[in-house]
Amino acid sequence: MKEKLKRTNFAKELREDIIGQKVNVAGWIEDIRDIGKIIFLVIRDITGPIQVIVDPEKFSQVRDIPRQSSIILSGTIQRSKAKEMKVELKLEEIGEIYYSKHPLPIDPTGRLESSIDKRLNARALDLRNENVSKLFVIRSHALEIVRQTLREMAFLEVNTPKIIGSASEGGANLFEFDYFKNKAYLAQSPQLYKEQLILALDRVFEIAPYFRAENSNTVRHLTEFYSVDIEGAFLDYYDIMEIMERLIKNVIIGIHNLGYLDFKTNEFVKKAIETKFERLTYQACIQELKENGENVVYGDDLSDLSLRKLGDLHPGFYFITEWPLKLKPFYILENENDHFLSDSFDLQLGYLELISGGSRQYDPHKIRNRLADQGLQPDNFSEHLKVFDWGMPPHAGCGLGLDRLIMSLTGSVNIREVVLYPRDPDRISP
Ligand code: AMO
Repeated sequence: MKEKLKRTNFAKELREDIIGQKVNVAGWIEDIRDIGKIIFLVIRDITGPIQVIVDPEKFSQVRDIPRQSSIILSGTIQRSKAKEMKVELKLEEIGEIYYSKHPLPIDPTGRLESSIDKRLNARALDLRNENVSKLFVIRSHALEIVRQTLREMAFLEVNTPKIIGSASEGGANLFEFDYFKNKAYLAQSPQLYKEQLILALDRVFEIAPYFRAENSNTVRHLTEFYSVDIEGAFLDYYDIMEIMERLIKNVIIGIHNLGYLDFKTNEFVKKAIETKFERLTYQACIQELKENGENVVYGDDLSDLSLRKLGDLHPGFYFITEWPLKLKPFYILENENDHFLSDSFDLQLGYLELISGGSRQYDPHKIRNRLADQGLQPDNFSEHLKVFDWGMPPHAGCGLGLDRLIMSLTGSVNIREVVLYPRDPDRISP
């Protein structure tokens, strides 16, 4: 029996230094151009395209293989006459072929454009487009840099439950379901667990999904999205802002060094790593908005319109600090000097909120009062609050919307572009 071919090289490994070598490559057929005496076959794998030169007298069957079929081939590397590439493969043997059935739902080469909905319905095929798969290569590298940076700063990676018995962020936006005759919920965030964990583990981080039953149909909201959560003992919100600024700058530098970010087309990211992120208090933002003719009231949340105005005035990364306490969740610490305000911050990129965080209230009596003020039942949180009687130190943390970060760094206009299988009020499949 003929032995099956096994891949020896990925496309990116086919360089001039291996001219004359015999290699086996595998991928899918992106293009077939038949000019009579030669057939040009373009095979692509995740690392790039490979031009294959086919002698039609020996391999006429190539003409009949449908595009997007997967294939494994063997041949010799030779210098290419084409300007766009240095080397090509001279076909010597065709291995297994895995046929694609036409018509396909989308054209992954992008020559025929499809709507994002059609593309998401055929996501696995859509990912054969290099501009699409690149987003997930960047995402994967970004995650590696996030992990490395946080571990360097003594944060331990943890995993907390996503099936929970009581709300972590208050009663709104909860996905509820039956759990063996009881009620359970999908975690809105790891907030309560990460705060408990710093009691012993000191500094923790988690990269995990948040679930929010928010009926928002925008380009920046999903019902399931990933967050990088951090929490640390003996840290305050200023420390967390420093840590997150360093983290974001490391991600930008890292993906730029890998060749995935072009500073010429992404001026704002170049500026971001060269300058300190601006810090504006909530109060200063209100003042600035008023001066620019916006109708805003001190104490109110910043509307979408106000955030867009602020984004126009501050197009890069900037922190908004010391928000009114009443606008923040029960676990945020009030400001020592002004009890109307809180030790909290958001990180904005233009109009888009990327991070929310702050110092935490660590006095359990005050947390009970804040829970009651926000219409929540303190007794429902007793499992959580008991931990605060076991020597809970001051602590702080934040949650970074990972999908939003990747969306903005890659210049994607829709968050769905950077999520493999996005979930929103109208989409739960594939
Ligand atoms: P918050 O609710 O602000 O904070 O969420 C943190 C970050 O998550 C992102 N985000 C979203 N991304 C996509 N779709 C959504 N529907 C969505 N909602 C929020 C944003 C946001 O800044 N427990 C706190 C964090 C903390 O204090 O540690 C929290 O959940 O980028």
